Amino acid sequence: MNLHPKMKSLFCAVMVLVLGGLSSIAKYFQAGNLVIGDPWAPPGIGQQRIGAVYFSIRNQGQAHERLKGIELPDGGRAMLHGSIMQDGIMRMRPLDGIEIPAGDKVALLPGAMHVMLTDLSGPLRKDAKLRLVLRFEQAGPVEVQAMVRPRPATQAPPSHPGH
Ligand SMILES: [Cu+2]
Repeated sequence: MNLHPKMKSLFCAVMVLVLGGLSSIAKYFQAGNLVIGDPWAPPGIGQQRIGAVYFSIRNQGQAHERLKGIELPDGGRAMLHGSIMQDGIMRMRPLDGIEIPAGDKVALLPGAMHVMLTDLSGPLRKDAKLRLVLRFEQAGPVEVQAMVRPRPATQAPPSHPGH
């Protein structure tokens, strides 16, 4: 097929989603040389309209990639955040981008790098799906869906209030 590269990314993401829907395994979204693994978000607390999203990014290509930013097509604001230890307290700071070296994998995890959500239209409810558009320097926009599901018991508690 002779599809525009961006259309191709979208097509792959849709195919993975369709195939992923047939089983209960974690979802992966493929766009060119990038594999976005298992995007998820913990449910919101009370009526809070903020949250966080976590996933992994594997760069199977030969070129350096960079995640420049995230958009929420259904409303709200998304920012890339890092977590740093400062005077014994975990604090978050905005990140300009996330680097994914060729052949490498990065993970966004509770207590580490994450996507911070604010101004959502409502609290994130368990089993809902959240659409995100990841903007990459090389691959362009890649749409993924995050599952809203409880934080695994083995993972670190929230690094700061609200996530
Ligand atoms: Cu944050």
